[in-house]
Amino acid sequence: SPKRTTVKQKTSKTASASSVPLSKADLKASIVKHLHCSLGTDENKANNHAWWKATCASVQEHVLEGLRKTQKSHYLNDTRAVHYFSAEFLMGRLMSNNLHNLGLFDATEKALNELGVNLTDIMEEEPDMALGNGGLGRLAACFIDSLATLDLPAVGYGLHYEHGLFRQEIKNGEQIERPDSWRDYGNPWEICRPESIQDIPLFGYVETKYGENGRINKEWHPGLIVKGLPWDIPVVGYGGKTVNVLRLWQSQASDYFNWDVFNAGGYVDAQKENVQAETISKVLYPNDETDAGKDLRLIQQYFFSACSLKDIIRRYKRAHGDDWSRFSDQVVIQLNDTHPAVAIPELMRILIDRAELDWDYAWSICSKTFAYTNHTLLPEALEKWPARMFERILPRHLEIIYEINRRFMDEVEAVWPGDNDIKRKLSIIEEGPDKMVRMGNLSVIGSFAVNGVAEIHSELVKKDLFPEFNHMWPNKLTNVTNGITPRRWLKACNPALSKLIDSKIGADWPLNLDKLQGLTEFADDAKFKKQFMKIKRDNKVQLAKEVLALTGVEIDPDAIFDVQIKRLHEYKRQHLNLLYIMALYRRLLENPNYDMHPRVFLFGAKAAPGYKLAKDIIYAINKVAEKINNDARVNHKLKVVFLPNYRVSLAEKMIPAADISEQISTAGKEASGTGNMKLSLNGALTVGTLDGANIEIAEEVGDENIFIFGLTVDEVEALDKKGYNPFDYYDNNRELKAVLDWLDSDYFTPGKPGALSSLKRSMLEGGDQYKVLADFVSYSEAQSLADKAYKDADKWARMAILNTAQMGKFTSDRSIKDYVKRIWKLDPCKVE
Ligand code: NBY
Repeated sequence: SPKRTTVKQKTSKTASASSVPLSKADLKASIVKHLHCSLGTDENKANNHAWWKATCASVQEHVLEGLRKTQKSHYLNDTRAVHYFSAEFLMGRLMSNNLHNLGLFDATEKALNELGVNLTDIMEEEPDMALGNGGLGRLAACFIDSLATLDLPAVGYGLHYEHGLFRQEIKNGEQIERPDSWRDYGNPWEICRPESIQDIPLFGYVETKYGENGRINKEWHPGLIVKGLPWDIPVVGYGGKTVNVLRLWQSQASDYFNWDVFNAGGYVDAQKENVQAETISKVLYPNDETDAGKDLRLIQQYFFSACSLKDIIRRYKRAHGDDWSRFSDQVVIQLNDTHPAVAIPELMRILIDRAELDWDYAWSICSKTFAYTNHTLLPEALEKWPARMFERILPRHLEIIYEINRRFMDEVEAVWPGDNDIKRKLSIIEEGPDKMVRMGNLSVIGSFAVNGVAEIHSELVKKDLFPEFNHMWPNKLTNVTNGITPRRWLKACNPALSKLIDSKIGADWPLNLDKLQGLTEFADDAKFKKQFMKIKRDNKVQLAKEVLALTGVEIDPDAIFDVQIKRLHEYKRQHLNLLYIMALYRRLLENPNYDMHPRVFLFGAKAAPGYKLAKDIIYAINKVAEKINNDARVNHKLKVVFLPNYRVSLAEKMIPAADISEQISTAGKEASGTGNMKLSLNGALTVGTLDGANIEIAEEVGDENIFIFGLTVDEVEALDKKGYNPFDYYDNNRELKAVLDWLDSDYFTPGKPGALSSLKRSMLEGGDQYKVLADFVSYSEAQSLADKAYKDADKWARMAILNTAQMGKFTSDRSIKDYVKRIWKLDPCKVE
């Protein structure tokens, strides 16, 4: 009633999205209420897990209030919205993020304190939502944070995996994969929406029907129908006004085809089909670059794309009925890599077979709806599906792809008459004994915009990956440099530094990261430098405790913390780092007085379970670490730590404590990188190659505040042209030869000579595809410079501050504004 509303508004004290009371006393009461009424326990009995859940439930009240208002506002304004299609959203934990974005963090911390509960402790109870592999999935998570923060109408669409990325254990130095069971005790942030279930057809055959007026109609008779059940995760923008939705689809058996079996008494047999249907959203594929080419993966991709499209169309029809003319004015779909590219033929299928539009009209809608982000140039990482597999799983879609391709080939013919080589190259279908469907080509052809994720990457997309497409459509290919949300990656993960920054430049930098520039004037202020470095040291003390608890290794907070955290891949070159560590070890053994500031090398990395050499590198790092850490001759100067189970919540602890950020990929291979931005933002200095976004970071911080080394993209290319021979480096550098030969001995693996030889082989006989040996000397020199710089504490503090001060460009808010301006053409919609 109106009366009730007035009462509520009176008790609401601040301008938050919520009309639920917000004082400390109210928060206390609300948490206790949930402890009693939602958890069925009380203050005396509750453990940290119960306190965490009760606090979530209390926070969720505010979240849902904001969600309701946002949805109403978007509905009333019939807004154009972006739909971010991604097979991965690497969300991490949500409690701290939601509290900060709602402006409730401090009040909740105090409320809990008065209840005798420590907020930091209970936040440790939250399992990470690890529904992604690495950079691509985390980028999606940062982007939906920025979309909500900028009041942009947006929906994230993905898969509700029962098991996210595997949990990594290290046993005797080796990676063991264990299932990730993030939802075993429920996820307090998600809402199940059975009212929006979708039916998704699969398999079967296509029937051709000849209709009146000469129209040929195709009817797909699916062999299986599965249900898609949506789970909504509210995404709270900073400031708490807009609360968008991340909608993740879970697969379920539909009872369509089971009734007969069921009635015949086959109750148990009927369950078998259920198992098959429910497998679709069971597990995230753990490959971060090369694709598995498995049936189930294509089914996953189609499943979530088809569910999402149906959801979008249902919402569109509610406002516009059968009038398709405004569809692409209201809907833009961003494809996060090619994983959801099957959405393109799916939309064509709906428009042609269901809505009965003619091809040209359908294509004109379709090709104004999709945009595609490319995240890799590695040829082995470009998705391809066997046409025969495609045909079996999605027979109608393969027909549509052939027709898209036939018409496209005519366009190619018009531009390059008679040139079959170009046709072969641009065709969606790769010819050969086993025909393949090239999802990259499909994505470029079916999208109105294609972007790379850093300047150099986008240039290489135009020049090397898709030059002919760029010739045909000169304005289609563009760049949007990646970014990271400063709310999670500075404000929430580094509270002490954030408060120091607030005190100097005001508290609005999380919304306007360029304001960090204001710190520049304090880079020579002795007091500020001291405060800045004190915070860094405190963070290192914290991390040292964590390292001790996790690994039993003691590390010295006064040593340089040198951090390499990212997926394990040869192109990222963790083994270059390892060779340098071994070289330092040798130098120390040869000369105990070797001049170096004590250094701790910290690694965090998961290897794809089928990637043998990546796992060998993890093993080698652990074995070298074990030896060095237990060698009293050197371990006061050198330590090596491999932290198991690297994930978002561990990154949040490592990044604020890092002095050096290792960004050492072979030039031209890392599309962008985003960890590089997070580390620099927290005052770590980059040792890096001129690759991906490192180049743009160097432009921002200035060459004097970063340690750049190694071959450039052009030099890599020239070396390949000339013919690269790793033995040239091995034979001519005594130190390099010695450390490589060391890998063949049993020095690090007593009793097991050769246990580390695969690494050496990959860099010699194997051809050293990623030019580790070519960059070794240059890397070692850059590291010496970093060591020298660190010894001058004053100079280092200045450099670290300037790194933080110059990171404004890399907020994901800027990335999103670039997408809006260059691609999406969206308007913000203020909520209340
Ligand atoms: O995307 C990463 C890039 O390597 C990195 O340079 C960039 O900063 C980041 C965001 O743009 N790519 C990435 O993380 N890719 C994957 O995680 C991935 C996952 C699955 C598959 C392929 C790649 N797959 O085919 O299954």
